[in-house]
Amino acid sequence: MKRILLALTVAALLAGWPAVSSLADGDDQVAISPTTIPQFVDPLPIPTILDGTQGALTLSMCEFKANVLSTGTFAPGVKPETWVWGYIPGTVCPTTTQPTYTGPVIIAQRGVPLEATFINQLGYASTTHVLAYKNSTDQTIHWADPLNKEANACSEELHEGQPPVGECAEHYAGPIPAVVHLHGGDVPPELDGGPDAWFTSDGLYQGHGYYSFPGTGGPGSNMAVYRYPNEQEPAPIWFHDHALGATRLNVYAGLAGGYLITDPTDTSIPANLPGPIPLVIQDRMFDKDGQLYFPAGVPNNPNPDHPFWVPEFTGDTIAVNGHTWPYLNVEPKRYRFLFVNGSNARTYEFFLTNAVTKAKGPALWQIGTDGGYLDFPVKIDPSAPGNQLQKLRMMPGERTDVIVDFAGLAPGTTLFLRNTAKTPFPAGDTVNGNTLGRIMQFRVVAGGGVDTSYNPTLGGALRTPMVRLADPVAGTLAPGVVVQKTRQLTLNEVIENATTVNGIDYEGGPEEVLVNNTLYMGMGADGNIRPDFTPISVGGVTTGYSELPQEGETEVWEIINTTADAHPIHLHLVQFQLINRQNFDVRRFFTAYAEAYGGDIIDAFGPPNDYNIPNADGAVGGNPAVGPFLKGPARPPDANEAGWKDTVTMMPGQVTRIAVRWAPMSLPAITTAADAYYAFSPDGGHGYVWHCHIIDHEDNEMMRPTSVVPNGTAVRTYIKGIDY
Ligand SMILES: [Cu+2]
Repeated sequence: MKRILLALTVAALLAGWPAVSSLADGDDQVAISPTTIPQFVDPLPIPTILDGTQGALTLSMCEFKANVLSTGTFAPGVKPETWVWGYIPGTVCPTTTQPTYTGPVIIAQRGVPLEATFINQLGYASTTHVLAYKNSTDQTIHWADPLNKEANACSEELHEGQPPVGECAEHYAGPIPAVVHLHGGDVPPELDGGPDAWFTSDGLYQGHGYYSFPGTGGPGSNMAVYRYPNEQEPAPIWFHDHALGATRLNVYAGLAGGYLITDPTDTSIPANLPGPIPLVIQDRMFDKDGQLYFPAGVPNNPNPDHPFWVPEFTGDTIAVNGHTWPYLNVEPKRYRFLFVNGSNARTYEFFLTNAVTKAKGPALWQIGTDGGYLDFPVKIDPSAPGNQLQKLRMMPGERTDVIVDFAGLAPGTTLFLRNTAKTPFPAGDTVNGNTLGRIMQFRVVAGGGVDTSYNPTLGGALRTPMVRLADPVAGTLAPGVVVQKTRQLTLNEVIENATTVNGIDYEGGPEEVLVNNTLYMGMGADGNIRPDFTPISVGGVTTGYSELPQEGETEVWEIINTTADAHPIHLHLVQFQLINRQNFDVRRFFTAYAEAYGGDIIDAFGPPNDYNIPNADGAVGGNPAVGPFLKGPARPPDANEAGWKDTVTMMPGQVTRIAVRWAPMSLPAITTAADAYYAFSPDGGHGYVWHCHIIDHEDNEMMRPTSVVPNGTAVRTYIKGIDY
């Protein structure tokens, strides 16, 4: 296999990636222009809120129709109906049109476990009405693959550089695989809902990492029962599909909901925070029949190897809570919004402006990150001068908890939530201010009265100060933090050159995207698991692990982004803290990197050196030390990133350093590794994963497993097989 890894200078050409919306599609779906979709004609749908403190609940993954497109898109006064997938409370899928696919939002409570039953009722790919799924599955990428096509005839290796033939060139037609991952959740590995834990709608196929609580589910079942411990600090986490190699389509079809962990017993959290309103922001495309459209197939796929995989899906239409360009009436008072970037690949930079005067503001006051409340509110002020925070940047997978004060705005005032982020981020195309540059509208109406809610301008504490693994002002580790291991790991894009096969022009581009240049299964170039990796077998499938952290230990991960784009890197199980970011000389590092492989054409998978032998920087990971190639000072995190994070933006040409402690957030930073452990055992099963949350990347190899070595001195609250 000839594989060419390209440094930033060459890969930067990819920033000129064509807008997929301008290209035709091979499956009879014809995209509509976003300019034909009326904006701000329908109110923001509010997802169903579920009480997660009642011990148990059941959600079915269902296919149904929802009012996604704006009223009047196709005919005056007519609400279009779009086939979608979503999580529906109970065991019965709806037969009537729903207001949204987004949700539900589960309000869980710290210390109150919740048994969640998930039933896959999505049916078959051959008969689904969700054309974005039906027309876009790719049997040549490493994916859930219930019928073992990729594992056999359709493997990329068998048609390298050539388009696949026969059924491998067709879309998948079998029972739909799906699995629910609790993103940001401190959960045992068995019920993490990872990529190999999928199960099909007919119950006949299950991934090798499938799990259901003992006595439930199992072979022949289309359900899984997970008992979430909810031990972690209050946080705006969420749940979404995570089926291997199909997540981009399952989430696109609608499988995402919110999971807010609260803690009424924590009196340090202001009791008068406004009630949260979720804002799940996703870009989408639609066809002339109002159905979800996911461009796949020639000529949108750049390479013949993967006929239907698009390197980064970015849509031309904005949906919030599952509805295109909605509005929300607000009284002149404070509101709290839980922002979720639920998009496949699009980055946003949010700020508010007056729709008429164009004046910027009011400010967004961020009070929480992925993993919980900040210590104090952080003002993100679009009218701030200089290099202060002016916009709220969010990459896919990130959440922010935000207060906006509409006080002082006259009834009748309208505001836009705007977006200026280029795509691919940060150096791609500018967004159209009339479509992707507008997210939703806020309309100020009469009301308000005396506002007794928490006022962020007074700067009151939001919590007992969080445990600090990193010093967010100095951009260093926090005092007293002992690091047991440092890893240096790369982000890589594997590029194919432009080619013509069977008279079809392929423009070339990413063939796959990798973390630490390593395939998900941990194979080297010879197709065997690398000797420096640890083989672990689960359900008869052996995977090569390289990240095997010891529970309780603190690690520094230095992620070296050699690609042209930013990637939101997400670790399962842990919330971590951003230490700093630092530029490095990509060209010179890449020269050293290529030399470590023995040349500039790299015919290898995995890092160039033995993973476990520390490099000159004292870091494991198998890469040349990046230290000699660092440029300029390390920059501390922005104030609104200086909290617990599970997904962090890693910019091109930078090393991003994070402090990862494999233990609960609440333990003091000086806790010795021997005394740090979870209430449950993090050992076992298929472990966890870490990956890019650009879902198109995650779906094509930009993901690696982690297996946590349990702390042998731990005294657990939860017992495997009894509690989970
Ligand atoms: Cu990525």
